[in-house]
Amino acid sequence: MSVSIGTSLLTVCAASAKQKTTNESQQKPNVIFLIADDIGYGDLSCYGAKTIHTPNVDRLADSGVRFTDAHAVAATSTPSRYSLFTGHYAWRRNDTGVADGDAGMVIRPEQPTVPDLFKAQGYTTGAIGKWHLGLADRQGAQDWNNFITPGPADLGFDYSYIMAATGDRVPCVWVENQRVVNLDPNDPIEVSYSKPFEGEPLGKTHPELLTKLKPSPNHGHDMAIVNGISRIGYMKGGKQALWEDENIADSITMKAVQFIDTHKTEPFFLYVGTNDAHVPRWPHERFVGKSGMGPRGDALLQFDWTVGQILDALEEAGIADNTLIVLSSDNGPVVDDGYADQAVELLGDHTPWGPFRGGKYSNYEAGTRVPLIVSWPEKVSPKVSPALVSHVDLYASMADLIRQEIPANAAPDSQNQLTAFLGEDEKGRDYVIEFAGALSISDGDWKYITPNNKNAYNALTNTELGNSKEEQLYHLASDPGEKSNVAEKYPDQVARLKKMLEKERNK
Ligand code: NG6
Ligand code: CA
Repeated sequence: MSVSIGTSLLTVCAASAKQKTTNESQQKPNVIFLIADDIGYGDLSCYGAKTIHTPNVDRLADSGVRFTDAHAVAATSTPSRYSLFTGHYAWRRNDTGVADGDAGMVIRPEQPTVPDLFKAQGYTTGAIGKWHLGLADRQGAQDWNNFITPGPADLGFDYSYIMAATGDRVPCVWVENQRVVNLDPNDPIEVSYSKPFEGEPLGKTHPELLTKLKPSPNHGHDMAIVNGISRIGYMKGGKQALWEDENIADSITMKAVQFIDTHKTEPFFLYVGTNDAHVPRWPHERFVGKSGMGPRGDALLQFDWTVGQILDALEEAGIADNTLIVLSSDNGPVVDDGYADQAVELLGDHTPWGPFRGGKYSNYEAGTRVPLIVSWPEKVSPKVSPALVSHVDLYASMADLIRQEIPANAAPDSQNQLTAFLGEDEKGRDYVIEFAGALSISDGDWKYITPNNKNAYNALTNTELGNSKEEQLYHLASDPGEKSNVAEKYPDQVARLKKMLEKERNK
C-alpha cells in the first residue's frame, strides 16, 4: 500500500516537473536590444581593447555569441536605427540622414517595425534612451508643451522614455510617453533649427557661460547653451525640464531597470539606446577620471556600468536565462566629434576602430563594422562567430524567434538569419551592404566601394571617409585594414561585387 502511494506520488511529481520544463521552454523569451552610440569595434575589452576594461560587456560576451563580422546598416545613427527597426535599407530613401532635434518622424506610422512584431505576439514593448528618429509629422511640427504625436506609440512601443535626437542637439529634455517630463507650463519650450531666439545666449557669443564643455572649433556645436554646454540648434524655455548631462546614463539605466522589474512576469521587448559614448561626453562623477582617457574613456566605463545594471536586474527578476540580449552599436567610433574633451590628446594606445580603417562617417570598415553580442543563456552556447550579420536582419530573425508572421511588404531587406544570430550557423549572409558617403558591399572576404566625388577626408573628426573617384576593392581576408586597393588587379571581383550591389539597388 505504502509502496503504491509512493509510486503514485512519484509519478505526480515527475509529471509536474515535466510540465514545468515544457512551460518554461515554451515561454517566449524576453528580448532586449541594447544599442550603444558611437562605440567602436575596438572599444570593448572582449573585442581586444587593452586600456579600457568593460567587465560587464565581457560577462555578456562570455555567456553568448560574440560576432567578428557584424554590421550596422549605416555609419551614422538615424539611418542605422531606421534600418534596425524596419528591416528596410535606409539608403533606399533620401530623407534618413542625421535628424535634427525637431525632425519629423522618419519611420512612418504605417511602416511595420520590430516592436510591432513583438506586440502582435502579446509582448509589452518599450523604448528607452536615444531615439534620433524624429517625432511628429514633419520638421518643427512638434508641440513640445503638449502631447507630441505621432511618436513611438505609433511604431509599436507601449512605453517610451527618450531623448528626441542626440545629446548635442536641442531640445535637451526627456520625453516620456510623448510628453516632456517635468515641464513647467509657465515656461514653455520653443525649438528652432533655423534661427536663434532673441535674448538667449549662444555658445558662439557667450563662451564664458560654457562651464562644462567648449565646442571644438568649426564643428558647429556653438548654439543654444544648456547646462554649461553649447549644442546644435536653438531652444528657449523649459528650464525645469532640462536634463543634466551627468545624469543621462543614470536616467536611462534606471528607467530600463524599472521596465524590467515592472514587466518581469510577462514577455517584453525592450530597446535601450544609450547616450554613451556620443558627444557631449559628460559622465557622472562616479566615472570621472576612472579610465585615464578623459570623458570618452569614462563614458565607455559608464556604458559598461549600464550593461551591468541591466544584467543584474534580469538576474534579480529571475528572468536572465530566458532573456535574449542583442548588444551592439549604431555606428563606428569617432574621437573628436565636436567638443574639446581631450579625447584626442588622451587616447594613448587605444584604438577605438580595432584593426579596421576609418570610423564613424566612413565607407571603410570601421564605419559600420560594429561590436555585436547575442546572449540567451537558456538556448545559446557561448562562442565567437565569424558569421556575416547585419542589423537589417534583426526584423525577420526576431519574427522567426517568436513565430510571428511577417506582414506582406514588410521589412523588404531583412533576411531570416536567426540561426546565425544564435551561433548555430557560422556563415550568415552572402554579403552585407554598407552605407556612409557611398555604398559598399562586402562578402566577408572582398569589399567593393562605389566611386564618388565626395571628400576623402573629414578634417574636423580626422576620419578617412573612404570616398574616391576610383573604384576601390579590398581583400578583407588578407587586408582587414583596407590598406591596398586591388581593383585593377582583380577586375573579376570588382565586376562580381558590382553586379550584386546593382541587383540590390534595383530591387
Ligand atoms: C554630426 C555632428 C556630430 C554628431 C553627428 C550625429 C557636426 C559637425 N557634427 O553632424 O557631432 O552629432 O552629427 O551623430 O554637426 S549620430 O551618431 O547621432 O549620428
Ligand atoms: Ca551614433
